[in-house]
Amino acid sequence: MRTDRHRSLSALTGVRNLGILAHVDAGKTTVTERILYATGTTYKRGEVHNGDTVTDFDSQERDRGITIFAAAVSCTWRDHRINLIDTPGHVDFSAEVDRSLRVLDGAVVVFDGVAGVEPQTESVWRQADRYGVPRIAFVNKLDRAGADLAAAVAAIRERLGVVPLVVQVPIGREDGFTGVVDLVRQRSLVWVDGRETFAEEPVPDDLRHDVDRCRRQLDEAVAELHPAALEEYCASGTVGTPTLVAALRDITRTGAGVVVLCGSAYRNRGVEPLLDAVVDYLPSPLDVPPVRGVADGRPTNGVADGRPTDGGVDGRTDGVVRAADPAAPFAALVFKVTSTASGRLTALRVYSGTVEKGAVVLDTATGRTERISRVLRLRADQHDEVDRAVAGDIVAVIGPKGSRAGSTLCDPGAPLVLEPPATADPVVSVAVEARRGIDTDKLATALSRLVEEDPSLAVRTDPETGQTVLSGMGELHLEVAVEKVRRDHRLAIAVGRPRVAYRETLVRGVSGFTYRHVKQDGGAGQYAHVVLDVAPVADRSGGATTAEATGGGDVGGADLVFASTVVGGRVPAEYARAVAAGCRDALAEGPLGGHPVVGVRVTLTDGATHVKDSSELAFRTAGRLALRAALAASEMVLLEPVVEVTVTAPEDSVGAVLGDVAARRGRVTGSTTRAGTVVVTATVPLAELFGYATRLRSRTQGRGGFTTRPAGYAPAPGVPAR
Ligand SMILES: Nc1nc2c(ncn2[C@@H]2O[C@H](COP(=O)(O)OP(=O)(O)OP(=O)(O)O)[C@@H](O)[C@H]2O)c(=O)[nH]1
Ligand SMILES: [Mg+2]
Repeated sequence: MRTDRHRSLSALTGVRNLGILAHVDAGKTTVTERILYATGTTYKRGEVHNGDTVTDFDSQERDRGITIFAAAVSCTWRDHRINLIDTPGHVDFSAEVDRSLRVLDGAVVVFDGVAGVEPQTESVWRQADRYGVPRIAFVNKLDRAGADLAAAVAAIRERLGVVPLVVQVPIGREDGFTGVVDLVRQRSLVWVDGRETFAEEPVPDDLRHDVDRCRRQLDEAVAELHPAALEEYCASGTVGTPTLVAALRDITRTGAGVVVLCGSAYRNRGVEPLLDAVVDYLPSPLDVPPVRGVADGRPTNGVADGRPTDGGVDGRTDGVVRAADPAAPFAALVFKVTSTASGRLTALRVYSGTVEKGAVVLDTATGRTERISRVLRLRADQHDEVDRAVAGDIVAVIGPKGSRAGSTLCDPGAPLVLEPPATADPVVSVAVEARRGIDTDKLATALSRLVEEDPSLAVRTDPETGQTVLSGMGELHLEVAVEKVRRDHRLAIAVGRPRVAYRETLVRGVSGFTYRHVKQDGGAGQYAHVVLDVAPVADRSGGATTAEATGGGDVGGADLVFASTVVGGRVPAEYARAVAAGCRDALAEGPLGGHPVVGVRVTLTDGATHVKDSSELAFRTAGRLALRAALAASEMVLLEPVVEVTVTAPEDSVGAVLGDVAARRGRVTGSTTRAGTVVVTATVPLAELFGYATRLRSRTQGRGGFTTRPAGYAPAPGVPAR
């Protein structure tokens, strides 16, 4: 038993849970495809433009040529099992990236060798920082005209603020790029078209000088970041290969520097050394800190609140650490749920213990027990059945009916809640309707299933119009969602114009606002008296999404900052908490147009209770009605979502592009020109960007493109409240 346990623990050192991250089109799916080929998982190299890659298997991904859904695949390299998630690069699907990052131990960030550090790459880099996921960098597309490794490396240093540790020197440029010199092991790897893998050769003479210089730079940079390497460097003037490899591994794990490799996925160059680097430098599940959760397994109710806490870990102190030990009680985090022909597939990361076919587990988000009928090793849309999965592994299970992304599945005898991935509020919505009346129920079912699979979507009924409204992260996100319902359920659907989600906030508040909630009409009465100061929370509109502004934690919490300064026990603490809960209720609908209210600071300064008639319920009601009235008496402003837009267009169309940005209420923040291409950055209200893709294409004869990044909310002058 002991040896078994020892064996299964040591097997974990051979696992890599890896994400592939980058800006749209950098080549993530192509890199993934080549990894699957190099590892012998597939026998044919698929291409995104042919619609035959393993991870872009959805029909819309194939039609659109982009990744929409994160897809997990497993492969083996040098006796290591690599569970790999190919993520989407388009900003509308960044929630998929969040969900993936939450369960990964490491990532390869892919850079376009021509474009360098693109906006969405910067965003996913920051996302990975938040989740503490160690990375290595792969500068791709070195075969393309204009590709420049040195420029990409400089951009990594400047824009990402990390020390790049370049471990390869490219052989040849652009079309003549044939291989790399491995600086660590001092060898050349050359790929010849038509051959399966590289040929290993001595370092070419004409590169000798460059290679020596680059290795010296690498040694120096590593010595600066790593004590053992420094010691060796000081003693001998170089860092030996074993020390260098060990130091690069340590540096990768702490994030002090990033190992940079290069290649061309499309031309099959550089993928095998990338896999070596994944094995050598990225952490195994045993190298990352053990997962933390809270022991309380049941959904708890907040202050007289009635809503589950969504498994949130905030504010609770009963933290539990679970080691990545197959013999420990089982705990796993669900990061994705998909409906497939073979059933509802629940993808999860096992953090501790073992899950076996036939096991009964507890879902702490729903409080229900679920039976695991099958355990599957993931391979995009094809899966191999296995008997069990142990701590550290990423697999899918069939059986759970109610689990969603963010649910914890665990041993019913040792309940645990793991922190779910951060969520962001949807910013765009459309009204949807079945074209045929008889399909209405079918549409409702299809939409609720869609939301189950993608928690960044939401469905609600507009109380005024009775319409069904679907909300999501962007125009493309909604377009893809509606199209999925059309295709999967063969439904004819009418879709309204996209609308952005407004918010309301305070410009000037009120102080000493008194509210008395009294109901004394026989029986148990209600009495609560509160005095509130209501003020804006400073600087809500600056540069971050709600999720970013709060570090991905309790999003609702940042919208309301509540404090009580009541003295002398005039309002006891439990009633003050009830007032806070009531205030939060009031934020659901603001006075301007019924939009959610953000950025409110409420101070409970005074109040009074009644011996018999005061209760938490009475104070919660008072809190809600008081803040609602106080907001109506305050000076409010409507906020709209704004995004940072990066437009790339031919230089001769710059006038048209700038004019168009101005017409869309955009504010230009920068403009640079390189090799006949102008890159304009601007902050633009999201509402003005609907249809921009088509417009830009026509203004630039199809040569322009743009990407966006959420930039928070800004006041919306002249926009009707509803
Ligand atoms: N020239 C060249 N083209 C490449 C290379 N790698 C990928 N491409 C092409 O770039 C395009 C985008 O590649 P993908 O692999 O779909 O990029 P992605 O990062 O997965 O894109 P999204 O998933 O949509 O964010 C495709 O047309 C690829 O064939 C490369 O090394 N060289
Ligand atoms: Mg892709």
